Amino acid sequence: MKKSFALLAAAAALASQGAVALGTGDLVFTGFNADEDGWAMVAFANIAANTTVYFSDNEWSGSAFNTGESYHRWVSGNSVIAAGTVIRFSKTDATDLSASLGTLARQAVSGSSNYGTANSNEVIYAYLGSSATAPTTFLSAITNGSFAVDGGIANTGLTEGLNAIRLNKNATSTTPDFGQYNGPRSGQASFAAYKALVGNVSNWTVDTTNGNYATTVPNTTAFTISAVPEPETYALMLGGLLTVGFAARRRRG
Ligand SMILES: [Ca+2]
Ligand SMILES: [Ca+2]
Ligand SMILES: [Ca+2]
Ligand SMILES: [Ca+2]
Repeated sequence: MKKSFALLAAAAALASQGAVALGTGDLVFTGFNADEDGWAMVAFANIAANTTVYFSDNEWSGSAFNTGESYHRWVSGNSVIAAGTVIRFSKTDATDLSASLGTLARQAVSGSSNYGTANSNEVIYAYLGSSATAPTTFLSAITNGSFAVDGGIANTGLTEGLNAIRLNKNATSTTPDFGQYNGPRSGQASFAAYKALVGNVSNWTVDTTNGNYATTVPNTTAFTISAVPEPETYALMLGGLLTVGFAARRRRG
């Protein structure tokens, strides 16, 4: 019993530190805004302190990014960011770019100063990497064009309709400027259960009119999970009840 308590405590400590590195689909787009040149993302796992995530709107060939567009680098900050948190990344083409948590900065790579998110035929990738140009784990991608033409997802581990989101899939607009996940943010039993919901563009509001979204603020409401006790919790509760019952019997005896 003591040993299992120690293991549980160690697991809880690791979880609270967010010690596990992000995996594919653990940080996913919930908003895209080509007019503001910004986006929003939800964490489906705790983000460890000082995690670095890169972004690029260069096109991925299947083995490398091409040139001519931008890279950004985000560092999550000194605290763990809890699963369910939505983070906004703003004005990525401007000098006063920012993130609602952590620090967002441009990465000058191969001299490109084309930092803008285009109103058509754009893909944005989010990934872990040893540098901006050397991805190790792709987290998510989003496009207002297509992954077939405007930047591929071959060899990224990403799946269209799950963690690679194509805003024009339902052809509401062939080149939407803006899209935002509009589905549930509460009621699921696990964060993993939200992944298919966010990945399904039927749950998104997508621009149909080439409107002006330059000052549109994304929804940053956190995702929450309903409290379902883990099996270990039931075991602890049962153990507690038995102990109380046993003590009561002893007192009666
Ligand atoms: Ca591009
Ligand atoms: Ca671009
Ligand atoms: Ca733009
Ligand atoms: Ca527009």
